[in-house]
Amino acid sequence: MGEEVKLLDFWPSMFGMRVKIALAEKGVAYEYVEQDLRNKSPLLLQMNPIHKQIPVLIHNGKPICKSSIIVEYIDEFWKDKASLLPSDPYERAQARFWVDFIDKKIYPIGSKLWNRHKTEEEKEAAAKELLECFKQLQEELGDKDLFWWQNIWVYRYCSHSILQHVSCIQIAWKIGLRS
Ligand SMILES: N[C@@H](CCC(=O)N[C@@H](CS)C(=O)NCC(=O)O)C(=O)O
Repeated sequence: MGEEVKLLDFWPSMFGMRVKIALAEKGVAYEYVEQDLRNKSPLLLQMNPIHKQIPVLIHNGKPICKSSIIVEYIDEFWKDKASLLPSDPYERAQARFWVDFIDKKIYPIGSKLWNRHKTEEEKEAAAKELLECFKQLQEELGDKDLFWWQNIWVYRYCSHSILQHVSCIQIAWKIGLRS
């Protein structure tokens, strides 16, 4: 039976980007449904009534919400392609830890940079904090062969999203981030 897959997304979202990467890695065909977050569609409100956020994956009519949960769902459902997560439980835990770090630390700090209600001083402090987080991430990932993370899961799953995020920050705020 063919799978009916729809993705509710907003193109610049790093969370949506994760899901798009996972679907591409698994070769899953899907219908992309762009959302206007200022005027949320009845479909988005129906499919994600708790958070009312994108991304939402709708698989055979059933919604799956929150990007990291969606990525793991994709990995578990489309098992025939190479796994996105490491098979070793410890490495899986590490991968999840760093995803959580990005979601709970990097993203909220990064968001302050383009928040027009923040003062220049607050933005300056946020930029410093963000660079500190990138340093921590770099220390964790930097010296290691990317294949240390089996199937370069964290790299595929997070770094592309981070790079997208960083580019937005650079463009929006013109801060000079070192590679
Ligand atoms: N933790 C969620 C975050 C999703 C998220 O923040 N989505 C934003 C766009 S990037 C959104 O839908 N914002 C609209 C809103 O919160 O009203 C995930 O990983 O999916």
